[in-house]
Amino acid sequence: MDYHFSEIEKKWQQRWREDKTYSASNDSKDPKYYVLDMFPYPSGAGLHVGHPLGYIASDIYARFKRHKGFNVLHPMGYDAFGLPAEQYAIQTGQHPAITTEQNIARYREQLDKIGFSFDWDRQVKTCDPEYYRWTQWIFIQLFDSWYDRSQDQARPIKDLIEYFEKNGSQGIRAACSEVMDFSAEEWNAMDEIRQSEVLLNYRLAYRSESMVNWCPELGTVLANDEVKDGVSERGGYPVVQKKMMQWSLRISAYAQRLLDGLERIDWTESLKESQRNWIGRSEGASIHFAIKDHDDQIEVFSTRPDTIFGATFMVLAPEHELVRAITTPEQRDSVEKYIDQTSRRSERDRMADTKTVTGVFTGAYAKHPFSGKDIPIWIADYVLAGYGTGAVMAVPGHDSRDHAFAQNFGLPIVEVVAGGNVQEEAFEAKEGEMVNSDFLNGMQVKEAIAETIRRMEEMGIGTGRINYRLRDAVFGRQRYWGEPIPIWYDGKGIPHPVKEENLPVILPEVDKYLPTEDGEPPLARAVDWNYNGFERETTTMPGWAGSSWYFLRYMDPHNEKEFVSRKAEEYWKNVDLYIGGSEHATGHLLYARFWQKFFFDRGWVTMDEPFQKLINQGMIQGMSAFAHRKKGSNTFISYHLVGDQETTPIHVDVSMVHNDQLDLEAFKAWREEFGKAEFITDNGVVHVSREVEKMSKSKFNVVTPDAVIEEHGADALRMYEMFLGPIEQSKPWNTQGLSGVTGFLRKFWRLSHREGDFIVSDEVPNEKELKALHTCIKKVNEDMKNFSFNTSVSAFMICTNELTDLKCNKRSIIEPLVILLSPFAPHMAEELWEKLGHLDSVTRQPYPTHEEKHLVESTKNYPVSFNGKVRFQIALPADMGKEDVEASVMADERTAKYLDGKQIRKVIVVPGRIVNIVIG
Ligand code: ANZ
Repeated sequence: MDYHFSEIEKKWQQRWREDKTYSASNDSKDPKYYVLDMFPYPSGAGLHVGHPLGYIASDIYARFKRHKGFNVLHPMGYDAFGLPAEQYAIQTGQHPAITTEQNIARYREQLDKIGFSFDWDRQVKTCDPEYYRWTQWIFIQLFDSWYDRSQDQARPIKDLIEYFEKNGSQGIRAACSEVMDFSAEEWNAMDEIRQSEVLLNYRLAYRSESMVNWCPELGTVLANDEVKDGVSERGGYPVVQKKMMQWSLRISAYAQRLLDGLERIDWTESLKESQRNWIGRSEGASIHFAIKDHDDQIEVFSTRPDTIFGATFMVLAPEHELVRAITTPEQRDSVEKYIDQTSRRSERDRMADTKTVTGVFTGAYAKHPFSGKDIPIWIADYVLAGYGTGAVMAVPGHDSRDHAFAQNFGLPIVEVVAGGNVQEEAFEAKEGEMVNSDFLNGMQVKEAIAETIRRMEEMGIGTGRINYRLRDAVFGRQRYWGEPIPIWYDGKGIPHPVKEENLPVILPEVDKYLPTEDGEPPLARAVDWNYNGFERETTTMPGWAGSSWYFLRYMDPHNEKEFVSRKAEEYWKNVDLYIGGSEHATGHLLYARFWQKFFFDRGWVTMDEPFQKLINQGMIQGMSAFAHRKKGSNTFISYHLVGDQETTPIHVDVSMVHNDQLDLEAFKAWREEFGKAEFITDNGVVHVSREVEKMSKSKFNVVTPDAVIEEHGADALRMYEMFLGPIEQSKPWNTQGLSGVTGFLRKFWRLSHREGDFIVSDEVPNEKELKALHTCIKKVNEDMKNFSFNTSVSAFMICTNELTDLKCNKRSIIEPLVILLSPFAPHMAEELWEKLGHLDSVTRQPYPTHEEKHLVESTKNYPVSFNGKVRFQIALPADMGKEDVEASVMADERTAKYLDGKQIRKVIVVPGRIVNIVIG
């Protein structure tokens, strides 16, 4: 019987499903291991061969861990809310739930064919009301919590209310949007509306008026990580800044813990670095400057308080709240004009633009806190409203942006750190000796920073401060296809959370998936959709809400009472291995860590980091094919004949190309315009040119796993995806390369088959066979530690070739090899395991480990020479001593033959190498 992958694979996939082979138990005495894939967004295009790369790697590892005796949790689900389904709904009127279900069905079908060991009973879909009731519940918990900086953890909001009732805001150290100062009496005297406003200033889920990234085309706001280079990440539509009432999550409260946690997890340095940069910790000082003839003060954040004597002017962000108050009448017009002008630029553009220097003088002056000198106050758009305090003390001698500004507007430049030529350019080094700086003169920068802070604290005009670039995450979306935010508003407009027993707040039906006439989000279209007659919140949650906690739900997916039970969480704890794309570095991976820390604070989970080890798989790129059309004609020239003729390369579908040759009939039938095409062939053949590009429909270079499986089988697809190269690397797909692994699989099958029949022998294996087996066992086990699956595939190939040469079909060699191969090619392994006479699945058989003794080459072939001429070889134990070697050679009958009665003069033995007999 030959290797019929298609029947074999179907048979085992069905068996696994029926037997629930990969079901993970929540009541196991075995050690746990949790292997997670980033769950997919089910898009209409289905999976191409790039998508399963990470899933295959994680599946191999999950299977390996089962062989190692672990109770493995390896689940899969769908990140099912999101923009594409909604955009499609707007175009077609089709409810996004329907398209999403269709896409999920297609994904499932495709995933099933690959033979993954997922525990499908634990599947989650973020758009399922039974799932999102808990996403809504979590939102309510965030709303009902505040962050206590003294204890460095989130606490119930009722604790804060009790505190306010007794003490007001005195002595409270809380994460908040704005520092507040009120007494207990003042708190108790506030009306309900005011108290609600004050509490929003502390809640971890809060509503406030803030500048947001507004995307008019998508009709929604976007979080910072959803905007790339001034356009939306999805769709590439322009994004502008707009002030709006918005729900946000106070992730900034967790900035330091998000940094600290990175030290305890096994992620790549580059991934950690992008989170560190996103969080952007800066150490410096907050300094208060008095304003001349004004009661207000300007607070600045500076990383270089040591340079304070070089501060020759101040700059406020145009949006700074004091601008209008301090601007003198003479300057009013130009200031207003400038404010209007900057409102049209996004924060990102302002940060990215280092060339244009613009700004306007307000007419007001600040007082230098040490020298008492007047320093002019300007506004300029290089100072951002949302960072630090939105104001800087400008030190043109030592900051290049301030330098450019001073040069442009003729403001004084003073050197305060020696070492450069500050009139020419800013000297930005963070070391050197202080000059022109009164009490700091002669100190080094580091000392001077500490001394300035000490003095300012003494005078009560400033303090040391740590600043983070991380902004709170805007959480409301003016879109339909997401979780409704579970909030209702009472008659006074005060927001309240929906009661737990009224969850989930089901996404209501609407007539159109578009905003209302007056610009309200689509949910405002819902008829009779209210909360006991009260108005409901109509924004929905962003795409990342459901994915911020799904890994916990897999632990206990059917729990109707809690989002995850304490018992399940205590057993599974956290994800041991997480595999997914690096594009989630500053989105999903940061949000999920934030939520986990929040759950930890509130005592619902025992681990404060969710993902212990993380691997980013590379991308599989497409190998595009181009036919070359002669300029201005409908004639196609075989690529080899193009030479220096001018041609237009045209993408052709890769399914019409075999060995770089275009299937002309298929090509003509592809599009009407090509029906009448003419061809200049190379011996009847039209070659295409190839180029590596992103795999995408628009480039006609998509290869689906289904097509590969149909032709070569799932085991071949699995092994080939791994064989392409190291998992973290991006690499092009090349269908032709598949023949290597398909050849290997057939060869492996044939080891135990003779003329179609399954035949293994019970003979004792010889050393060579044992060596081939144990070399492979050793390599594969080492590779598992390093997730180096491509080299394991090579090791299997070498071993199989060697055993084929040795004609080995011995059970004691084949059996361990089958187990060893099973994580990679599970269908074939199960089939052979069954043929070997086993009734249970190969899944939990102990993984083979190597024995060193089989690896050492135990015999050595000595060439035996007579007067320097090699006459024969003799196999002797490699560790045999000199005398024994000599004795064995002498005892060999061939020696007698070559001596031919002659006298031996000398016998030279080089142990492990040669034997030379000198005669004559
Ligand atoms: C005086 C100074 C002197 C500064 C010097 C730098 C060098 P990072 O490291 O990014 O935190 N800054 C503060 N708030 C700002 C804002 N809203 N928009 C633009 N710039 C702002 O940088 C902090 C430094 O960036 C601060 O330190 C401040 O300039 C500026 F030789 O203050 B510095």
